[in-house]
Amino acid sequence: MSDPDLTAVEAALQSQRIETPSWAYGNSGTRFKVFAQPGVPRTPEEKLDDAARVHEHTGVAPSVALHIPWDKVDDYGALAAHAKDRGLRLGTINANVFQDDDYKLGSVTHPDAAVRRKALDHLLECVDIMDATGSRDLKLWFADGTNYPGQDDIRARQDRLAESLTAVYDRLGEGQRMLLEYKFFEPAFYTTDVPDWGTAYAHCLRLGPKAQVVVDTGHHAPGTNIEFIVALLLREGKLGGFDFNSRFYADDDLMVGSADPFQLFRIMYEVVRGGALEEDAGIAFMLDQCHNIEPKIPAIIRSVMNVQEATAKALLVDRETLAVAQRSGDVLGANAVLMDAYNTDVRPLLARIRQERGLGPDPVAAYHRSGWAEKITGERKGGRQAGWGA
Ligand code: PSV
Ligand code: MN
Ligand code: MN
Repeated sequence: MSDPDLTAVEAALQSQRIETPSWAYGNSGTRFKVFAQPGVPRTPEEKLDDAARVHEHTGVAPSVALHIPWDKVDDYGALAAHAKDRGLRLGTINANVFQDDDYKLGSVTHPDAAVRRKALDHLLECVDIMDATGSRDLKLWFADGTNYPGQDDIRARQDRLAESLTAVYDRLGEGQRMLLEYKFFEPAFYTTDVPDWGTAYAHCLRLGPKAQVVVDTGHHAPGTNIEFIVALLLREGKLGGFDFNSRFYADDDLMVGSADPFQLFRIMYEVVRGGALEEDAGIAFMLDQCHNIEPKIPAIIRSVMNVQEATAKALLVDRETLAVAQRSGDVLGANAVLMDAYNTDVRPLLARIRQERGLGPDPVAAYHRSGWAEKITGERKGGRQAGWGA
């Protein structure tokens, strides 16, 4: 067995960046009930104020994803300046073509050209916003699909989708990308127009290098081997990023690493194995979660830490020994190498790295000590729901 190069492991963990989503700071719930929490942000600016606390205590969450129109403001340049003043920057722009009555039968795949035009105009407006915020990525998730066999023409819907994607792709500027997200069902129950990585990949391949697939860890059928998808997309140069969250049943949007930390480790191992952790690999590591019953800011801090822990374990895999075991057909030996890394307690290592950067060793405890929760509970009345204004 060879000892891991701890300096390289530490350097990789120091440079890792995890983006948090603006909507995770707002009130959320299920279709049965949204439980309001005290101190929740009332404006996009206040969401950034909370995100700054996550970055302050973790040191690795300097960017915030926006969802349009949930984060609609008159002046996106001013919002970017608000972020900058707090040591943050605005990240991925998430388009929203699913919360309008017109989209009952779809958005970019709708049978009516006028509805498709409306959806496309929103996507193009999102690229305008990216120009103002300096964002690199446009994230596209379509709720489009059908509920009943025969309801619409499956192939024609793919043609309509391709047409809109091409129009958006052609509008992208230098250094901007389009990330296409898939999800196997919901809200549509019979067909979904982008249900899986294969469909997303096929569209992205036709579009060109600025179009990449995004893997939301909650968007697969139970039992799907997500790390295989990650390995394959990386091999093809078509993985653009992650929406991290956990699920037990469907698209539960629970804290990443809470339901199945071993799966998260296996995914991060493929990321490390694929050389995709480094910033120049261009993979966006983002959270996409809702904190319906737990306090939001500490939950987001916890989630960032969960990604860090899975990454640290993935970095500790003794790849030389693993390769020897794999080449010699040593099934048990190879598996043991992976399990040894997974079973390592990396919390002391991460605590030390934080302390070296002048941070508290336990970011959740540091947040609780900071008094921020008491401050926002006292000052903010009438916090808003994550999806207001849409
Ligand atoms: C859809 O389920 C999704 O994962 C997409 O990323 C949306 O934009 C996001 O959730 C937020 O609701
Ligand atoms: Mn998502
Ligand atoms: Mn989702």
